[in-house]
Amino acid sequence: MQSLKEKIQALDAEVKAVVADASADAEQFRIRFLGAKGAVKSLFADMKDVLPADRKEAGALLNAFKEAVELSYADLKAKIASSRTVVPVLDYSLPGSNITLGTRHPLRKVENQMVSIFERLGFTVATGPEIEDDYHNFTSLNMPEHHPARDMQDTFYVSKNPDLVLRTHTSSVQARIMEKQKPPIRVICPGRVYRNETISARAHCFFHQCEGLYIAENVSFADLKQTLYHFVTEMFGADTKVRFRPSYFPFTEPSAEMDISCTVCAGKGCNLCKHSGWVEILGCGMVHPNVLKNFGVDPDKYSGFAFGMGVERITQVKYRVNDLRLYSQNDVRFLRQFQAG
Ligand code: 2NL
Repeated sequence: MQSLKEKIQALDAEVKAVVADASADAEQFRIRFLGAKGAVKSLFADMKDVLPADRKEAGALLNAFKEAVELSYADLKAKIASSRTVVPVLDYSLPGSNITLGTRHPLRKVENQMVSIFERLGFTVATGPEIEDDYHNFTSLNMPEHHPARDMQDTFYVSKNPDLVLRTHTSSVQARIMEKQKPPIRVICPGRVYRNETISARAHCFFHQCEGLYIAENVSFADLKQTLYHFVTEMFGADTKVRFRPSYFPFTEPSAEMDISCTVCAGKGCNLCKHSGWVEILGCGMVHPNVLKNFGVDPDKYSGFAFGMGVERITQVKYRVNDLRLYSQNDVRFLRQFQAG
């Protein structure tokens, strides 16, 4: 009896040592103590040598030890399993790093908005080449040779013979449309244009235009005014006022410039409107009969209106950008201010 008790005490110490060992192997433990040839089995075999008088106490002792070993085995497995879940170097519960999205350029935002207003009125978008020939950029638009608008000072000439220029307006796109299509014509032409200017806050050697052209029977100046008034209320709000002033363009007659009531001070006087209460935003007019004739359109049967506006100008009025150079410097502090939309 004494010897069995001593054996159990010795084994118990061994069990506790294994469970305390951080690198213990659960399977080794099971084989050593609980396996078919393990220590517990061998203690039960020793029972046959215990005196009959001591058997009851020895049996209880041995059963209690067996249960304690089984519990220790369960503890050991749990300890090993939990230590594994702590080990990973990646913490999946941390918030992810932000993916920063690019923003649409303010000029493109405004251009998209302008185009979609006219698309809803039935206009179709047309584009064309930035390197243009003299005929589509000038001659066909009632600007013959020696016309002042062709001045070397204003135009980037690309080559002589063939006479190529960087287009000075997107009217050249409309010229190509009139060449291909018969009236009715209803197009809107956004795009980049070039002028030979010294770069400053108020001038740049390239900028963006959005021109429109509508040719059909019985198109009147009243149609032009209504169309542009609709554009302004969509773009700047329902309470925006407009006014038309007579002007001159070689490709329209009569011609006009359109002002809107100042979006900043509503007429009270500020820097944008130079204290006049009005801001000029576009030029327009009835298509000159010479232009219609150049494209084989009978001016006695058809009439049309056209308009042209600067995308930079509209963006300046809408977002109060006061330096044209900001549009092409790609300074993220500027671009980030147009995040939404
Ligand atoms: C402005 C003025 C304008 C046009 C553009 C046009 C085009 C054809 C025929 C007749 Cl194909 N006219 N375009 C007409 C009047 C004014 O632009 O100040 N733009 C920024």
